[in-house]
Amino acid sequence: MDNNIKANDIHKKVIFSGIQPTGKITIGNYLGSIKNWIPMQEEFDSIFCVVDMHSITVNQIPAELRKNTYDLLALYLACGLDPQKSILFVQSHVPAHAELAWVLNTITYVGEMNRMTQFKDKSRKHADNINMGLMDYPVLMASDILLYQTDLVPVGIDQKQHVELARDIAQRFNNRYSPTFVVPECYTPKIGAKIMSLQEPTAKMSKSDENENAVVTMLDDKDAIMRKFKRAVTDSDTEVRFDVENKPGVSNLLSIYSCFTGKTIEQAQNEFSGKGYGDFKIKVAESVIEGIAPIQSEQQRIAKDKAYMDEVLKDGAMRACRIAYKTLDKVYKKVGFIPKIR
Ligand code: ATP
Ligand code: LTN
Repeated sequence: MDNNIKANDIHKKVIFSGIQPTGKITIGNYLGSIKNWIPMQEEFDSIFCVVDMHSITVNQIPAELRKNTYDLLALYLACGLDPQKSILFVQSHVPAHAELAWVLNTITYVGEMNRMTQFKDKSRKHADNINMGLMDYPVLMASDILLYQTDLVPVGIDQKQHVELARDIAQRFNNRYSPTFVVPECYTPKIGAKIMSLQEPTAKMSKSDENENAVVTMLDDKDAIMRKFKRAVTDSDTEVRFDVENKPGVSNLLSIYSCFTGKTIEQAQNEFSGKGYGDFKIKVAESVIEGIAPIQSEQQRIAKDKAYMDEVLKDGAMRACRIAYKTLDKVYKKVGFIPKIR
């Protein structure tokens, strides 16, 4: 069905992704998402969003949310997202996201929402604030994706279930009304799609982790990065070998090293064969420090230039609105809303 919609289309495929401005971005976020977006800009019509509306599904301090939003945009730019090549914008600047979400809510079932892993996790973590927004989060995410007729959604593995829901909702709408949405696909990188906690290598590295030794952020300084990797939990063995099941800690470090150096896992493994964990951890830390240093200085420079960031956001919102409202107009017509006289 998606092929029909695009049959005569000479456009490039569309990618859409986003991150919540909910605090310090981790190397997990970077490796699972932003890093992969950079080369994709050359090949795809690319749209990247700071999803501030998603972030208020857990309590935020307003002044911090404002700062985190600019900081995340500065990080996007510092990592190499280019406003000449991609549309960069803030979700709340394009009201169509909330408007489409309302319509999609009416074809989404409560049972489906109750099964969402992230909703169950976050309900456990924020037992005092299980709000409707938290439950509806995946529908707003489907709206983000479907508004832009997205073909591919580059994210970490934890978001796969949400992208699958977006596919189901798109297909359901297309079947109930008529072909309207492209049915999107999830794109996850081969290595780095799930970076694990440094302290508990069977759990995902998460920016909301309370143990700061478990998480390396994109803003950590050299010493902190070195310290955290030196303390990383491995195993009582001595062999540097990729074996997720039996050696999750070492395998996680090998993945991180591979992502930051561009070496394959095999090359990395060979490099450290016969060497102890001490050396290995230091080398991994150095690769991360070296990989993120230029991003850090660029991020700090851009974060001071609010006028430039506002310019990028204004242009991004305008371009995003143009595409989003084209889709929303179609949707409103198909569900039977009468056109507004302009
Ligand atoms: P939180 O843990 O507070 O819920 P988060 O770290 O998952 O937040 P998000 O904004 O939800 O952050 O995720 C942004 C992007 O980063 C998504 O594409 C997500 O799949 C990816 N991502 C998050 N954590 C990891 C990880 N540990 N490894 C790889 N990718 C990740
Ligand atoms: N739920 C995502 C963030 C997100 C997103 C999106 C990602 C919101 N809308 C649309 C891709 C496409 C997360 O990473 N937690």
